[in-house]
Amino acid sequence: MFTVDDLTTALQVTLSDLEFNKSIIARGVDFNDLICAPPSSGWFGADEEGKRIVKVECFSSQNTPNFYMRPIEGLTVTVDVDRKEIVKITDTGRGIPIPKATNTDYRYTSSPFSDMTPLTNPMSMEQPKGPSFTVENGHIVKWANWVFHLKPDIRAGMIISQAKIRAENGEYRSVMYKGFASELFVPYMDPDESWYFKSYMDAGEFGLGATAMALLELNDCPRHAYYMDGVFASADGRPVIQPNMICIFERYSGDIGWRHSEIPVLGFDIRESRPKVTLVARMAASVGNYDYIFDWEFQTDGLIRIKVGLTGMLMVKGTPYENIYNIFNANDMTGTLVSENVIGVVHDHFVSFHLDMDIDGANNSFAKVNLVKENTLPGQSPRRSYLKAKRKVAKTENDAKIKLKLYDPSEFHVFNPSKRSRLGNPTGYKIIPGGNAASLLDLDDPPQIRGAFTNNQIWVTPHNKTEEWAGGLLVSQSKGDDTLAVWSARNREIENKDIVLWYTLGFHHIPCQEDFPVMPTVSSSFELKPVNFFDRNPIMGATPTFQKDLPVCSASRSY
Ligand SMILES: [Cu+2]
Repeated sequence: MFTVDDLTTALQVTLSDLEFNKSIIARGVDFNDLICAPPSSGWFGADEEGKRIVKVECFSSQNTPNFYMRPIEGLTVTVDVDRKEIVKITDTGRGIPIPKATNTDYRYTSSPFSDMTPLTNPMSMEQPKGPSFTVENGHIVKWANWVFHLKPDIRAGMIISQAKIRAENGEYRSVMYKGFASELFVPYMDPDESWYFKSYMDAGEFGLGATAMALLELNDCPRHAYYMDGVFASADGRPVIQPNMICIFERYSGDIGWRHSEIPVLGFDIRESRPKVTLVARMAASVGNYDYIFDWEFQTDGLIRIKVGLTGMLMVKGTPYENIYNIFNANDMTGTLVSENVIGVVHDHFVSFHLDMDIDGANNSFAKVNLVKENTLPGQSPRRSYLKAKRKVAKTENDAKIKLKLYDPSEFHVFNPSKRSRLGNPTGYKIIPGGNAASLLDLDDPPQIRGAFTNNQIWVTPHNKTEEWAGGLLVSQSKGDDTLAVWSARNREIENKDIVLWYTLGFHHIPCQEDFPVMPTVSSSFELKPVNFFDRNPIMGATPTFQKDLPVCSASRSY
């Protein structure tokens, strides 16, 4: 990781360089409007050996706080922060205008829409008796049938540990020892001199906790939320506080936990329904231009949903083109024209989650339950084909390297081989992928070597306390020799051991005009869901909500 001092050095060296200053003046940028930022440099071979390299690129903040939309294109300064000297200046974009500030300011107070009637009336969730969770000793969250430890972390952002759920007999059963976002890899898809190196490892290089700003009450988190501060060590060892970094709240979004109504003609008059209420632990990292919202959502039926939302600003590229009709070379377009002179460059986001599952104890196994098409014998049945679930327990790491396939589907179970349900099924949890994306880069492309944890969507490794960070412990300028892919190449045994499940959640992002000047949130998630862990539906005994339970409120206008 680079320290603030390193980054300050890189900026000072850049700003005191004559050639750099000449270029800024030539582009007509007032130095008071100049904002320079240090994107990480990645690793691209022997030239960088032995140097601590920071790249510096700059923007104009003239007439806008959204300087990300006003890049000074093609000007990249490579600084050796140890020698405090410039290694290289690339200045190829003199003919590219700095995009205008028009319509880039996203602040409510300066928005032309701020005096308009809102689209919806203000709303919040009623909790007449207050929230039903407690936070003990600042970290132990107790809610409904769950208990877990929640800790802010400078690198991972949030760490959930010792997650346990109460069984029918009142005993708390272990589900997960520790779960957190292990790395966040963001490769951009542009081979230009000023862009090729943009392949961020945001957790290891910048820190998801270090970049998590205070959450905004009533907007980032609802009323009745509990806020937790992060307390971290700064580069010089002094404590720093990230106030209101995590929020915890109950969510009732109008969804149904379970229901059934019976057709009256059968003589029944049954309408049973239970509302779904969940508990969310949330944080948002603002890693430079991009904002990542991390939610861990717990359900009373035992399900845990882990969701990542992407919002904030695009990383954009300046271009001479103002509309697509005057593009004369389509090869110049490494993305979509999202505003005049602004290209939203195509890129990916991959978040690797480290999930140390401890289902009813530390020693677990991993099984792939493959759905296979079977064909009937001639004359056996009017049906020609049907599906059968075939279970295969992974012996070694190679058996559990999973690439998701729609036409060869499987369930993925982590289970305790020595703990059985009443009926003899092994107790387990399955990981349920949601929307996802795989990396399509060449395996030997330098960014892909560093982000090799994206080579599979699921991995299982034996627990090893040095294997926490999927892109490696030290990722700045790393060569990719300490990644999940490297550890897992040993093909160790994973059956009936303390195992770690790794899941990579990916997004391909082809920007569009709606992403300008600030992106509406796009989310994807995956779930950890009990499978034969409980003997029956664990929320069958949930109580319905009655009118008498709620405060009598009347809306100030009728419908
Ligand atoms: Cu994106």
